[in-house]
Amino acid sequence: MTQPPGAPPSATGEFLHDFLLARVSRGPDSPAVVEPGPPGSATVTTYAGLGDRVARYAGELDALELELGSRVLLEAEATADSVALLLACSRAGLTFVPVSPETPRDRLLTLIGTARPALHLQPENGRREDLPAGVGTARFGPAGVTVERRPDPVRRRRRAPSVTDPAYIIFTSGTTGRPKGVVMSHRAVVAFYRGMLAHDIARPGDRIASTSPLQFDFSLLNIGLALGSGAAVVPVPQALVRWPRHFLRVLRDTGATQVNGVPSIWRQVLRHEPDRLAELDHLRGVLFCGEEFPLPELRQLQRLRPGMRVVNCYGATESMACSFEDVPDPLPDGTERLSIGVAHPGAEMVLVDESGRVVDRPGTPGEIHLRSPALFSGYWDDPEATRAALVPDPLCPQSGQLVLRTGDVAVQGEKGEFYFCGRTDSQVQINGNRVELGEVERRLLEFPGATAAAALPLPEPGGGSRLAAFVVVAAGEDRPRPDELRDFCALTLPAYMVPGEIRLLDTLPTTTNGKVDRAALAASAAAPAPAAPGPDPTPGTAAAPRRGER
Ligand code: 8PZ
Repeated sequence: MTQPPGAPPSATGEFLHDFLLARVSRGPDSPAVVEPGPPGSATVTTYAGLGDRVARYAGELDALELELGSRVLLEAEATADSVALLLACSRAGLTFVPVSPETPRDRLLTLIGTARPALHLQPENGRREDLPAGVGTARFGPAGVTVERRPDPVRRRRRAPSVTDPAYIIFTSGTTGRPKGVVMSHRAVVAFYRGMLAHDIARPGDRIASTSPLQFDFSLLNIGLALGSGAAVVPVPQALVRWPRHFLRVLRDTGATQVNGVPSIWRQVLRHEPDRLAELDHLRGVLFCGEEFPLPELRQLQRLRPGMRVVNCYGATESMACSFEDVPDPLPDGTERLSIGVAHPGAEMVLVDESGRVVDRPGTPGEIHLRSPALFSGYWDDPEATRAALVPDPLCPQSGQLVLRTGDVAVQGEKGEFYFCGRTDSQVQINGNRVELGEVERRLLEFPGATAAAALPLPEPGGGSRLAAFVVVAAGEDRPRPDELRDFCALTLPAYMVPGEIRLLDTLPTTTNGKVDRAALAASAAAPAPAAPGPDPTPGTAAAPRRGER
């Protein structure tokens, strides 16, 4: 069932492993994965070494004689072995479902009940035990895959893999709490990778640090960007991302030339180790995605690394991503919003207003709809949610072509470029008034010394909502009193947009994917305000809880 690595695209098109192993033959000795080791060291896996490991793993997976399209739950951090394993799943015609080792047991059991995986795979030193019957279990390491409990035998009815088959499923915690499985086909992922590589973001010899957990498709973007460009991916262990000194040491030891991550990975580095960041002379690029980069932090990053290329990558897991736009260096004064540019080659964004009409006047907001060959196949076992997301082409509904309804609001500039204006659900009602939370946050970030901010609606006991905000002020700056911040907002915002309550924090809590954890902020707002300014939550502790959420 497996194909040789890097085989030319078969008549049926390219599979994920074909695309990502194509360079094995062209540059077998080039670094493909560079892993941090003890301080001062790094372990290099070449493209040839990666190809060999993929072949070995694929052979061992084949021996299990699973049905094509069977799900494999891959519980691991990003490492050379787990990258090889996800490529081996692709070669063996299996669908990998990446989950973080930090996944709480209950959520893992829910995922198993939903995805019905044939096999659970974890590293040799993995700590997961007592998985439910019906799921095969195995461990993997440099020497190969060791099966502990064989998967149940199945009668195979599929004859050959197809590029329309699911390559992977990413489970995001849907707002209803039921996990939503985003199903991505080989054809969609490879189409996305091709669109991304047209932006020339990485070159052979680059080393791309990937700071997201494997369960977040940002890590899959980074793997594709590196291996598709003949560069190396540098998987940064999650435990090290959270500690600025360790994080910067890993970047130095691995010779990372580019760092890809959500904006929050920079918050503690900028606050506590700006000088060490300035000294990282390999670093010549940053790519971020997932949410807006607070402009004061972005300016500080540019000041510390002048001339560094910063790419704003926008998109949703339902198409992996969608656009790649260089941030002007330096950011012009008075910039209110970053451009997200236009969709990558082969794809197209279009704005639709609330009545379903296409908006094409510059400055008029609309919901982004994405036309793309990289769209997901649907949500796992959820046809209703799928129909709500994949909608008829607003420009030609008769054609049967479906586009992704993103839930994001944007406006277009004079040259057709797009500016992200928030999510449709971040337009909240505060006592009957429509408030765009991003607008409140942008005003708070204009306060001298403010570096990050989050605004959110809080339920009032008697019904309705009130506005609360959390602000991070740069270390060493005088901490303003909350009423000073409120007065500052009142200078330019209507009264209903001035947060009723403002709290100062030393950082913002983040989700497991690294985005600002608004649920945690809402929970902390419900608690009585601490007497002194909020503690500097040690990343990953109860004070800075992590929750799975989009
Ligand atoms: C943004 C931005 C942005 C996303 N500015 N808001 C992976 C790899 C590279 C780029 C993008 C991805 C996404 N799959 C990551 C992601 O966050 N996926 S998600 O489905 O969890 O959330 C998507 C939402 O995040 C978008 O709909 C936007 O609301 C927001 N977002 N990138 C501002 N550059």
